[in-house]
Amino acid sequence: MAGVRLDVTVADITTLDVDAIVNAANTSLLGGGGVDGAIHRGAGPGLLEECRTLGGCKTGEAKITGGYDLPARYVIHTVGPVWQGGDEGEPALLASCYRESLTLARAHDVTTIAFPAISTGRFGFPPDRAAAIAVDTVRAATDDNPGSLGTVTFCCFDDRAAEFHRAALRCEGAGA
Ligand code: AR6
Repeated sequence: MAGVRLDVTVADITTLDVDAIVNAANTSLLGGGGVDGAIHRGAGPGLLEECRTLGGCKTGEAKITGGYDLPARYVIHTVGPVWQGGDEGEPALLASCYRESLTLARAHDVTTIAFPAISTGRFGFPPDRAAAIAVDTVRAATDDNPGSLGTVTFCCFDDRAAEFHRAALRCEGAGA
C-alpha cells in the first residue's frame, strides 16, 4: 500500500503550490512576525479581514481560511505552544497542532499540504524535538486516516531544520 507521502523541503512556505499551507500563528490570529508575517504579506489584506471574523484560536487548535493571493487555496492557522522548559504540556500541544491541522485539511479535501516548523522560531521549541514530534504525529495521523491526503511536506526555512526532519523520518522508518 502506498500511503501518504511525507517529504522535506527548504523553502519559503508562501511560494509553495500546494492545496493548503499551515500558518504558525498566535491566539489572536491577527498576524505577527516570522512565518505568520510572511503568510499575511503574501496573501494580502483579505486574509486579515477573514481572520478578524474567527474569534482567535486556542493553543493546539486550528482554523481554516482562504489563501487569497497565495498559490495555496487554503491557509490552516494553528497556534503552537510557547516553550517553557517542556513540562507544561508543550509536546502534547505541538502534536495537537499537527493533528488538528490534518483533520481540517481532510474535511476540505486537501491532497497536498505543507507545514512550517511550528513553535521553533519565536516560541522557542527545541527544533530537534519539534521535528520528531512533527514527523511521528503526521505519520500516525495519516496512517490512521489518510482521507484525501496525498503528500505532506515539512517546509523548513533552513538546512538545519530540514536535517532534523530528515533524521526523524529515517528513525521512524527504521523502527517500522
Ligand atoms: N517559510 C517557512 N518557514 C518559515 C518562514 C517562511 N516564510 N518564516 C519563518 N519560518 P515562527 P513560532 C520558520 O517564529 O515559533 C509569530 O509572530 C522559522 O525559521 O514563525 O510558532 C506568530 O504571530 C521557524 O523554523 O513561529 C506568533 O506570535 C518556524 O518557521 C509566533 O511568531 C516557526 O517560526 C509563533 O512562533
